[in-house]
Amino acid sequence: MDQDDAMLHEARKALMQARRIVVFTGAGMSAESGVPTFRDALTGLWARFSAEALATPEAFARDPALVWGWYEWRRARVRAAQPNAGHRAIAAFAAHRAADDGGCVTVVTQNVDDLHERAGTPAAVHLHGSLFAPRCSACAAPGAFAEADPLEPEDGRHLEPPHCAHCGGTIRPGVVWFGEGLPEAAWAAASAALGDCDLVLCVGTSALVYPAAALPERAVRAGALLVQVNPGRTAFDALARFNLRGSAATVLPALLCG
Ligand code: BJW
Repeated sequence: MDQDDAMLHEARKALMQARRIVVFTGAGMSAESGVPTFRDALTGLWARFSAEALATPEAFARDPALVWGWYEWRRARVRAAQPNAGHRAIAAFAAHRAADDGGCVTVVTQNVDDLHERAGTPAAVHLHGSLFAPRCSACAAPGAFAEADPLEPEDGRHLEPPHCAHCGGTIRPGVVWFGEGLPEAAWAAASAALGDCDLVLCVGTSALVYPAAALPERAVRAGALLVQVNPGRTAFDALARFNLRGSAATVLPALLCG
């Protein structure tokens, strides 16, 4: 058994012994489904686009059509994507645990896609909102969008956002931008799950964005064991008992279903 296999084996043992597990995911989780990450060199969204111009409330106030068009392109990309073997392994593992009364598995994601749900995880907690839940920027009523055009041009276009059926306000993407608070219910659910878990499995996050990244940190301080799946180095490396260097779609099936 080489060093990587030995670490996978030990991590599996830790997972089998844990009763309350949180799977905490980031953009790398969906990378092999063809959804770009944010900070990977060359392929990450922030390598090609400006976060200041597209992912802040000020950007939306300045140029709503630019921001709305970009998010419609992102939404169309996600709609065309399929869950990967990693998403499916997480859903199967949680279902198996629940059926065997082996303890609970909560999925907390920073992702704004719906790939965990489409893989069979019924109630993932979305800390940074969803591409599929637009709302009115004035009264917060749920908004609608036109069905995404499968030919939505690469990298987005200027597209006027729709208006609220209740108050006429401008509909905005239902995601959390820089400088905005996280959705209260999601934050409460994630804080509770991570505040009371034995093991946190972090997958595909650089762990640079707060307050989300503080949750696994707090869990470790309270005694939880952290297992990380990521091909690269991250801010969680020093906290992790096991750093499994590989991709989500490769490592998770071996870790959770092997
Ligand atoms: C693979 C892989 C494969 C690749 N398999 N892995 C404390 C210190 C410093 C700053 C702050 C602080 N507290 C708050 C801040 C400010 C800011 C922040 O954190 N900035 C830092 C960047 C410095 N935070 C905020 O502004 C937050 N709000 C806030 O604090 O409000 C205060 C407030 C309170 C109350 C009232 C009002 C205000 C909000 C943060 C919102 C983040 N939003 C985004 C965009 C969402 C919408 C959209 O999609 O456009 O969320 S930014 C982006 O980053 C997105 C992600 O969810 C988030 C995290 O990124 P993630 O998922 O980790 O992706 P990457 O790309 O960074 O990493 C990918 C990883 O995958 C890499 O490690 C790869 O190696 C790996 N990988 N292929 C497995 N196949």
